[in-house]
Amino acid sequence: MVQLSRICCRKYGKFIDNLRLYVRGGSGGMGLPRLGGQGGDGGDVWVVATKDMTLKRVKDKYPQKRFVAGTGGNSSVKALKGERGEDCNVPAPVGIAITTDHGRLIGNLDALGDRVKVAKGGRGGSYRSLFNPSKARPCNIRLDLKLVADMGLVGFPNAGKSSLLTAMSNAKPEIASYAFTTLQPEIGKLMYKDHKQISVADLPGLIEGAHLNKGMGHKFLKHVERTKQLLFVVDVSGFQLASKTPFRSAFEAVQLLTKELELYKKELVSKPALLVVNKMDLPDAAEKLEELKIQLQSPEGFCSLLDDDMIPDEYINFQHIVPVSALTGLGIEHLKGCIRQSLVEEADAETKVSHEEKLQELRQHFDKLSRTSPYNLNNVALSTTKSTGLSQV
Ligand SMILES: Nc1nc2c(ncn2[C@@H]2O[C@H](COP(=O)(O)OP(=O)(O)OP(=O)(O)O)[C@@H](O)[C@H]2O)c(=O)[nH]1
Ligand SMILES: [Mg+2]
Repeated sequence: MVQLSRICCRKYGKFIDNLRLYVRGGSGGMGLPRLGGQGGDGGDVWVVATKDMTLKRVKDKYPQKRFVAGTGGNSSVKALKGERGEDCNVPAPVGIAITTDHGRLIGNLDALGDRVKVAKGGRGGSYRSLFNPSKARPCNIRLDLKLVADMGLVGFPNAGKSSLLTAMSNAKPEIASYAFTTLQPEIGKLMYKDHKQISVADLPGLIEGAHLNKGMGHKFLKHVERTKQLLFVVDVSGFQLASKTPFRSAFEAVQLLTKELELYKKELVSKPALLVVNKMDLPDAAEKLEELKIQLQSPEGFCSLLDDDMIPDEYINFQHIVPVSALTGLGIEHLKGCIRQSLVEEADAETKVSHEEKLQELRQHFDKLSRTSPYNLNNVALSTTKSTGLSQV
């Protein structure tokens, strides 16, 4: 196991999904008291979503990981207003969350060209500061890569997540009969006959205690945060990580995975989810699937084998439960259809909600207008009465 984790670390070293940087805006330029001249402001530091950039490339290109913007120009007789310092642009990939060292979100890079200011330059010296410039405060920021995919695969190691992605898409992730084959996230595109594409992220397997940082799964749970939906994958025959760890049936695997997500971030569990029951080509798979379906219908009654702290607060109500064999291709086309249907349903529901919200806003707007407008009927009647001096009776 120790050896395995060493191998994992070595391999994992090729891929970086977070980076800590030192950033500082430029200092302001000196003012010129004699002539009331104002120094230029220091430049700002920006993180900019750039094409073909990876965090690894940022690290290789800037091994010091220090980014300081230009100093503002001093005020001089020739140029009373000092020049502004040059901004410093840090290239970064799309799909990055930028946070402070304390975890406060500064901004997200969701599309190419998005820019987030991470350090502000100091002000140039002026009358107000007795012509002394201010220095910019340095800070450390964190860039965290969050994959942007429609669906995220969630499962214990060896459940067949990578095999499933291979069967459904053009991706070629590594597949092997040992746990933790997948060491870094990979996105595959599901292609449909009408050219519709849906992206699915293959993630390293989770293990029990992942939320406590056990295994590597936890490191990747954050990627699931941005996927629209979850695709749980379980081995129909169950799973055992090692001879010393307990065997978990497919039903227990579902509940344990739910619990891990819940402990990491409760909102994750409220995402729409599909359950893929894999390895249906194995002997007795059909009976085991039936058993799983019955258990999922009334999960409370079947959680007795789990410790109390492993039982999720809420059970997931899967949009679809789809038996497949990633090995033989059984059920794969049906699964692709279910994935698409689930995403379409979610998008429709979102559109409906946003339409209703807009309609509500419009109603409120018109209500307000009719109450305040001089042209509303009540006001018109009132003002006519007043101007003519006639009683309404
Ligand atoms: N019999 C059978 N074996 C399968 C099936 N799908 C995957 N396997 C096998 O299960 C093993 C694990 O498959 P992977 O796709 O690497 O599993 P994974 O969930 O990606 O594993 P990690 O990356 O370690 O989390 C491999 O030996 C696969 O050949 C299936 O449908 N039937
Ligand atoms: Mg894998």
